[in-house]
Amino acid sequence: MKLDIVTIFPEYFAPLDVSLLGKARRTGLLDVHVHDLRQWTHDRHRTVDDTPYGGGPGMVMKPEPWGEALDTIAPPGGPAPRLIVPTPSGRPFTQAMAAELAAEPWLLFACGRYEGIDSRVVDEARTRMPVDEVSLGDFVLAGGEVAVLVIVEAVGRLLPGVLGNADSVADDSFAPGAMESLLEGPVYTKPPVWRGRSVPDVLLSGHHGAIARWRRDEALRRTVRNRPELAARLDPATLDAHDRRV
Ligand code: 6GU
Repeated sequence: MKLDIVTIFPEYFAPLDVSLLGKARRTGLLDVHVHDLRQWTHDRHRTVDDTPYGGGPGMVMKPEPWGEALDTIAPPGGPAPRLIVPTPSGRPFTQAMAAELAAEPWLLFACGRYEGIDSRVVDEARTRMPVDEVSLGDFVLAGGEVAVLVIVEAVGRLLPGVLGNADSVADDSFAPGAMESLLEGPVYTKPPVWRGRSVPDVLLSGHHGAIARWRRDEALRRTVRNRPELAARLDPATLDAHDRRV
């Protein structure tokens, strides 16, 4: 998968050299290019922002550098990437969207700062590529960079060959399937007793059916406590189907 990222802070993306995604890059599964938006400015101060029409606080990113950036990275008439624009005004980012993006060959991320990018940039881009304005949740970040790191990690770990164990994806909280709207329950490893706290007996029982039911119950308990709105949507038949599967 090819990823292009346009930002005024390329240093933000150093973490993409580390861990799972770093390895995916080194093995060629991920082809990441980070671009400094200021290379598409032409004035002495390399200006990327200006005051908003209509007044109001803050600054807006100028359309010209963005237009040149998108034209250079994805020339009109050629193959088109899917353009992802992180913004608190976007559609909520979900695991389903991560899975959808993981199936794309080429993603282009446009990191806005300040009060956002002049809207004509996205309007024009939509005439020649699919565009998603995406939000991570109901809070405001200072810019799109950290959001792009989040999205790239969520998408990257779904690419075939990036995770060691494909099963760990299937069991994720929010993974599609029978456990779709259950959070993952608690996990344990050795030693069996630590600071006087024992691992639940059932996990040492070797009884796979009992272990699966216990995990399901714990997942349900955690979902009710932490995400009551998810628990309210659970379908009892789906939960029973999960019990029969194990
Ligand atoms: Cl995607 N961007 C910014 N700047 N703030 C956010 C966000 C994105 N999602 C939640 N807050």
